Parts: sequence; C-alpha cells; structure tokens
Amino acid sequence: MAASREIPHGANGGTALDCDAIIIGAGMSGMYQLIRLRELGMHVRVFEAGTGVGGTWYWNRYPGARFDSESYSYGYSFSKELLEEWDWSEHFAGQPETLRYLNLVADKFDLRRDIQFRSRVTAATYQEETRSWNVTLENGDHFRTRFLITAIGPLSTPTLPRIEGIDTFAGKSFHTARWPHEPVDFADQRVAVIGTGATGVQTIQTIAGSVGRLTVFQRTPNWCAPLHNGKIDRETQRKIRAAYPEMFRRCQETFACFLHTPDPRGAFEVTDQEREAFYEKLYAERGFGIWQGNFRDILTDRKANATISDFVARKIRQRVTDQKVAEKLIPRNHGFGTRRLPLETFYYEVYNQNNVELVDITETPIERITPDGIKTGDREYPFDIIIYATGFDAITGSFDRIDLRGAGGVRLKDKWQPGPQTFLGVMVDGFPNMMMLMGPHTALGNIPRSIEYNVDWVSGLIRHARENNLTRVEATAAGVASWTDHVKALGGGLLSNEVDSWMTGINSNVEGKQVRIIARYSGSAPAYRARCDEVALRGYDELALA
Ligand code: NA7
Repeated sequence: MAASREIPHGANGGTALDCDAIIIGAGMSGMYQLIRLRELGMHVRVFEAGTGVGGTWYWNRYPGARFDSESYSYGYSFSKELLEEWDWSEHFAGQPETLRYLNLVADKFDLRRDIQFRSRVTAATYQEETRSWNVTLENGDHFRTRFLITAIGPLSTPTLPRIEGIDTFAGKSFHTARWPHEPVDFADQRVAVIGTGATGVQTIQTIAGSVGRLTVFQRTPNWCAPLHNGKIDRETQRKIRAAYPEMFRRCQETFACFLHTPDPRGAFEVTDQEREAFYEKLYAERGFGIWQGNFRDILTDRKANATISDFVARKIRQRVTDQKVAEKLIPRNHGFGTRRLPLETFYYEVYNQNNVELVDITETPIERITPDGIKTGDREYPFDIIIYATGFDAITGSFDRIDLRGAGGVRLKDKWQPGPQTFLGVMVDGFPNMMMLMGPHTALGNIPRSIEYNVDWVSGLIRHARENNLTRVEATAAGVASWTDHVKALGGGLLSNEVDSWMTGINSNVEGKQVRIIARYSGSAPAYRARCDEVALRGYDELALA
C-alpha cells in the first residue's frame, strides 16, 4: 500500500489524511490490531521504535527472559491455521522462541509492509477542524490520520536507578529491557545485578552458573514460587492442540484469563492439615496456580494471606543454606502475591553458590556508582558488568513520553496528573478518535487474551463509525468519571493496592511517581468484557458520536 496515498477527508472537508488509522507500536497488540483493521479495508500505518516486531519480546532479551503464563495459553487464539502451524517447545517459552513466533505471525499475515520501524512517535495532536490526529515522529515527519491507536504496552519504558555516578562506570552496563542483540559473555566476569523483581529473578538464576562472581543488590525481596517449566514432547503437543478450543474457553472464564482461577474456599474453611497439603500441592505445580488458583481470600484478607506467606517463608528457609541470607530473602513489608509474583527455577539455590553474594541495600545503601564498580555504605565492589533489572515507568509512563494533546490542546499527561481517568480503559474524554490497547484501567492478567478482546472491541467501534459515517467518537466526561470511580471502588480491599509496586504506580526513579494510584482494573476479566459488550450492544450510545 503506497505510503503517500491520500484518503479523502469526508464530511468535515478540507485536508486529506495520510491514512485511516495509525497504530503506535508493533508488539502483540499493535500487530493484531493491524490485522483486524485491514479486514475493515482500512489503510493503516504502524510506527514502531524498534527494528522488528514483538514489543516486549523484542526489547526484553535479557538472559532467562521467558513466559510465566503457559506458552499455549499465551499465544494468539484468533487464527486456527496459526494454532495448527506453531509448536511451543516448553511449557513456559523463552524470549527467543516467543520472538520467533511473533516474527512468524508478522510473515504469515504480511504485516511488515504497513509497519515503519525505527520510528518513535514523539507527539500526536488532535485537530478539531478535520477530526483527525497529527502524529509526529522523532525524525520530524508528520502523518495525519482519522484514528489513533496506542499499542504501547503497560511495561515498555525502562527506568534506570537514580544513583550518583551512574554514567561514570567504565565497564559494561545494561538495562534488562535494552539488552544488546549480540550475546554477552559472562565467563570470569564480576557481575552486579540491581533489582530483584520478576526480571531480576530470571536474570540472576540464569547467569549465576556462568559468571565469575555475582553480586545481587536487593532493596525489597519479592515472594517467588517455582515455575516448574518442562519441555513439551510431540504427544503432549498433540494433546495441547486438540484441547485449544476448550483451553481458550477456560481462559475466557477465569478471573484474569490464566488457566488458573481462585479456589472458591477461604483459607480458614479447611483444617490446618488440609491447608498445608493444598499449599504443598500448589508449590509443586506449574505456573501461577499458587498465586491465581489459591484460596479466594489470600489477596484480600491479611490473616489468610499470612498463612501462605508463612508457608513460602518456610520453603525459602529450607532452600537457602545460610539462614542469615534466607531471612534477607523473605519479604517483610508485604504479603505473598500482593506484588507481581516472580516465578523461579532454582532461584533460591543460587544463594548457596560460593560465587554469589546478596547485598541488602536497606542495610548498606548504594552511595554511588564509580568507574570501577559500586560503592555502598561499607564497601566498594569492583565490577566488569552492571545489570539494571530496575523495571519500568509502568502503565502511564509510556503515555507520558508522548506529547499527546487532545481537543483544545489539553495534554494527556496533565489530565492524568492525579492518576489515569478512562472509559473502559480504552478512551479518554477530550481525546476523540484515540483508542488505547492495554491502557490503564483495562483487565491485564494473561495479557494476550485481554489484547485479543480489547482489539476486537476497538475494531467493532471503528467499524460502527465507518458504517455510520461517523468521523468523531469520544468518551463522555460522565462516562470517564463513572468508569474511573468503578475501577477505584474495585481496588478497595485488595492487599496489593496497599503495597508500593509498579502495579500501584510507584517508581522511585521517576519524579512524581511516589504516590500510589489505582492504575489497574482489578475486577474479573469476564466482568470487564461484559461491560464492554454492553456498550457495544447498545450501539455505543454511551459515547459522544458525530
Ligand atoms: P519491577 O518488578 O518493578 O522490579 C524492579 C526491581 O528493581 C525491584 O526489585 C526494585 O526494588 C529494584 N529497584 C528499582 N530502582 C532501584 C534503585 N534505585 N535501587 C535499587 N533497587 C531498585 O520490574 P521488573 O522488570 O522485574 O518486572 C516488571 C514486570 O515486567 C513484571 O512484573 C512482569 O509483569 C513483567 P523495589 O522493589 O522498588 O524496592
């Protein structure tokens, strides 16, 4: 499709548009959105900052990056042919395999011809007179479009720690989400890892066997549970393939679109022995069952939560030889599962290795990074490599990095200063014709399942607009206020909302992100979809359409 083709503007006359829709980002949501909009016969352009498709799986190439949703429940479900064609090699596939899968999807659906790589969107401004968006790239190019769709991901803007001297380090340093495309040789290297979230845990357990020395700088320990990954043999793959329809149906029914869903019992509705046996069973099982398939009240009731926290603390003490180290690895300031649960493979055993040291930086804070390494309150550690597993400016961070201006020049960043406000997590009043995929206040969970729903809903709305010659679709202020209140109310009573983490909008490395907000929808995915379906079924009458 010729990039220069101009689309007649329609009812509101004047300037022609460069395309019908612009999608920002070629990760899983942007790729699928492109497929769906093409089906509507639209001329679509996708702008992607990276050099290839895949989003999260393109950027996060750090050692050990992998799923912790079951691979087969994570892949796209929309194409039977694709499901027939692709075999996952492990229950929880590693990043290289996932990236290969996403490249296959790009090839199969011939997506690249509409994707412009190395093209970071820096600004987008709504033009009322033409009911269109003017999108600006880093290189200064402009494009006009009717619809603007953000497919920028909730975890895509990495943040480095604010530590003095960080630029003076003479060795190699990497943020995990900006990992080089070439292999990094760890042999005989003295390596530091800062950060022990899901990413730090995967990195640490993967490199511990190949580095010279490894020093982990931990600020807050996280509760982790075993992943229990395994290879998928031919026979298992055959069974998985046969079970796809049933499995995706189950994902539609569970709370967070995982294969796991909460046990209907409360933690105290069983005997102590039964509870212990249940926890043992969950600890021995694959994946997120111990988090998402646990007693229904462990994430809302402190006493119930304490039972699983105590259980996992005992496991950590059993697995780590030096009990002083074990105690450091046991979280004290939050209960099990109230932050995103890292899944691990012999993570705790890493600390039994002679070449691995855990530094608790709440005891001995990092003072600065020097040309030679890291200086804490009591020592200077020399390093060849520093790995920053320090996370992301999550959920709203990637929106903040684009100068998004709606009607009347209002900046989204300013509007969201007190916290995001959305209608269904998809639209914002004052930002007509802009739709967000996996924006704040949408159901996250097993993300591709939510992506497929989100994209289909947005596509339905756009189809409705085109079929009815509507050139302006906007959330109402009342709709946004009501959805935002609903999302906040759902967050009440959840222990996770009483803890600092990316899920509550906290990032110690970003100015202004020190106050907790409700940035996530925490109701069930089926309830989320039911509400969105209702809006569509009623002809989108809760939106302002013109
Ligand atoms: P996370 O979960 O946000 O973890 C970041 C880690 O980095 C966490 O342990 C932080 O400690 C630590 N951190 C951040 N800044 C600093 C500074 N300045 N000094 C020391 N330590 C620091 O990010 P991940 O990449 O692991 O995972 C994000 C999500 O991506 C994950 O949940 C998956 O859904 C995929 P803190 O806890 O803030 O004390």
